[in-house]
Amino acid sequence: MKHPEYQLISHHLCPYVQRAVIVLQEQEIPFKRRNIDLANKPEWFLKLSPLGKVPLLLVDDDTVLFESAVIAEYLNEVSNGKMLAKDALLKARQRAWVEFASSSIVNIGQIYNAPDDETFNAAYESLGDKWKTLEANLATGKWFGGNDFSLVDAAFAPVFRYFDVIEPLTGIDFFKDVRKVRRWRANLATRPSVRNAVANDYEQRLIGFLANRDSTVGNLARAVAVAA
Ligand SMILES: N[C@@H](CCC(=O)N[C@@H](CS)C(=O)NCC(=O)O)C(=O)O
Repeated sequence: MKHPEYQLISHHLCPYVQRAVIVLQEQEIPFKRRNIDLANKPEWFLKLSPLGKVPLLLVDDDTVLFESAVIAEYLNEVSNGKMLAKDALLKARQRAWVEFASSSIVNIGQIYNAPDDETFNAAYESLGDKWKTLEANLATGKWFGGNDFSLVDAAFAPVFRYFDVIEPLTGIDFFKDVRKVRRWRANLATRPSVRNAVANDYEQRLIGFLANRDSTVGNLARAVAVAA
């Protein structure tokens, strides 16, 4: 299939960027990735990005797409379409679970920004409630909906990846009560498109990012960063 030239404006850690990268790789679509510093956004980026956020997908250097869920759907649609159901109702449900993944990312931010135990515990509870909802809605099979890897899987893989760093830092098992979600997370971690959505230094970079937070998780990350 002949595709336009795609450039994905990205950031090393961004979970929304990872969604798009996973879809590009699943669909074997050639693209270039350009990471930017979000703490010091380039002028050209601010001109292109309506919300000042990554990811952006530049299509043939002249059209800009923003919003990861939209980018992911577009990429799926211009390839074989296999990552979303054909049936309107099933597809609507998949879109809703992609949105659920985005709201889980908000909870994760609350966890790593929590300044004290009370705030941390409240965020931990909220995220735990999300995991229980997922547990109740996971199909039988390797992926969220069963045997087909979908945009829902692409949206959750970057969510779970945070815990590869946050669990060792805090010593907390965030998935202890959700056996099926735990298995799904492990399956996602083996998928080549998921593994290759970040660079080898992802974990180091995430520790560095967390170490800049004035929070409980930030304190733990600083201790690790200093020891390294
Ligand atoms: N709803 C957006 C969220 C994207 C987003 O929040 N990106 C973050 C990085 S992970 C960003 O660019 N933040 C920069 C800022 O808010 O200034 C999407 O799905 O694409």
